[in-house]
Amino acid sequence: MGLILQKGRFITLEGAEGVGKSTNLNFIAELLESQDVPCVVTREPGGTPLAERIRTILLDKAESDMHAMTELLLMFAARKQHVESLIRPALAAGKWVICDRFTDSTYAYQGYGRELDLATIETLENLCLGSFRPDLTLVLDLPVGRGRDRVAARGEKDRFESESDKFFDKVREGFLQLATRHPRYRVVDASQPLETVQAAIAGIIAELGSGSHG
Ligand code: Z5A
Repeated sequence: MGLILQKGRFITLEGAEGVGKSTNLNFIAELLESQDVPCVVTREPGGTPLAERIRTILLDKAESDMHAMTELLLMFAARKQHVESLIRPALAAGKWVICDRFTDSTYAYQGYGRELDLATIETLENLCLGSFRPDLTLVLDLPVGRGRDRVAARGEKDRFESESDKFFDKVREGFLQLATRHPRYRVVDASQPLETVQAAIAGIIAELGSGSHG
């Protein structure tokens, strides 16, 4: 694949529920490890002990009256801790970081889904992260019903999973809108068989490694 080994890269996976983020996160990690590329796998909200505690609050169905702005601020509180204590140090050590969700989920869920002002989210993003952004964002796209069907067999739903199809339609549309903003986004049709999805992802990762990715 000809990966440039010296420089860490930050890859995020995005999309609504059940699109295959976790499955493909593991696929990318195995792909990189098979080429001796050091990598760290992580997720949001979460990724550090403090951020995981915030995640527990965010996903707790008992917190049904959480204000949308409280939710937004907790997402960024968890993210700041995650970026400073895990993501930046790993990248500085030359590792590739593969993260299940990042700020694009905040735009999609709290912005497009909860209808909070996108400019407010951008202000918080700049405040918390400065100019720090992923090198590559894979947006896995799938009709909402199909994603929900894929995860239907799981146990009790968390606070986000309990949202309506209408909410998730807005989230999906949000991700597709975001993907038009910058060449770092690549949309992958997640309705295809897993092998086809993973062949597409492997091609995109190879481009990133060779430095030809936008
Ligand atoms: N959230 C937010 O609101 N704002 C933010 O800023 C952030 C997050 C960062 C965290 O959930 C919640 O936080 C999230 C948004 C909110 N809530 N929702 N919804 P999460 O990310 O931990 O949970 P999730 O999105 O619901 O993940 P998931 O349900 O685990 O889905 P997934 O990781 O994308 O899917 P998967 O587990 O890899 O695959 C699901 C199944 O489909 C599994 O059986 C696979 O084997 C199968 N699969 C995968 N790909 C295929 C293909 N191509 N064909 C057939 N079957 C497949």
